[in-house]
Amino acid sequence: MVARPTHNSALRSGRPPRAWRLCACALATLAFVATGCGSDDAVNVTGGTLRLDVDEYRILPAKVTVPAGRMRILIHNVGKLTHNVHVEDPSRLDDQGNPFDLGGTPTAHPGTGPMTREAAILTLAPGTYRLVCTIANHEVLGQYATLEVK
Ligand SMILES: [Cu+2]
Repeated sequence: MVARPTHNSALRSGRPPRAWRLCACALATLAFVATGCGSDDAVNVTGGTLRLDVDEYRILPAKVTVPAGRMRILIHNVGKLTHNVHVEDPSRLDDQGNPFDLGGTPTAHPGTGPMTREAAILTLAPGTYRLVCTIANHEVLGQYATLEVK
């Protein structure tokens, strides 16, 4: 009788089955990719347009560096709810003690078509700003990003 390698014989040999090893390798690759993409490295944007994707509940990229001056902020809603992006200056407060809102895009709607993309034009001095979605409690749910102007 010829002994055929089986799932059980692989376990008895002390080596994990091939499928498990492949799975572990895939997980390690995924972990590497996830940490690579989620790092704190800011995305540098040159030129006059900052393009952002919005969904539930994120503004991506989450950290962006742009040159000072006139900037067009263009958002694309790739989510399922409505979103916008406003620029807040945390170093200044409004009448109610909230970070000063410098303005932002109109509401971008979900789905397909031009209503999923909205733009705002702002002139920004060097500093650190916060990008937020001002709809409902989206900011509290994590829909914010950091904008570094240099
Ligand atoms: Cu939102």
